[in-house]
Amino acid sequence: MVEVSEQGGTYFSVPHVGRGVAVGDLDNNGTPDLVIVHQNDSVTLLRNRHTSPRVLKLTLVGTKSNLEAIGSRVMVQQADRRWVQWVRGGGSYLSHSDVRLQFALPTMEPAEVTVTWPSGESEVFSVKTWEQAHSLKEGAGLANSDRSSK
Ligand SMILES: [Ca+2]
Repeated sequence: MVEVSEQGGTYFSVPHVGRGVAVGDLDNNGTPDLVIVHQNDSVTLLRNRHTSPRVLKLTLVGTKSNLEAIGSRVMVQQADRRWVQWVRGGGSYLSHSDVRLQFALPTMEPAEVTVTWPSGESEVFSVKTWEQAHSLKEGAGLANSDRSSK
């Protein structure tokens, strides 16, 4: 284990009593930032100053499922490598983190995204560009059952 508190800034040199934390990429630079609510103290924003050039940003939009697609399972595949995340709601006390998903990938090659929606249906989306965040709408992808039969 390596002690890095001093490199993190002054926030980490003083004890705090935290009550809630929300995670999200507030400045859209591909790295997660934190908003922390304290007991008897002001809210703190900890901005992650690192950058990540190969981040695939996904926003799921449910139509049959809930609008934010909370509960969806998302698998990203590039060649023979796979990464999985879930769209989650809630989290910390009185806090709600960003429902957008970010996958830091090793290359900017096209990726295949398989979404299993809370409705139980599974769809595949092909991602070929990385310049912007992608919005994946339930019902707009290729049904996973259709894909496997072709
Ligand atoms: Ca950020």
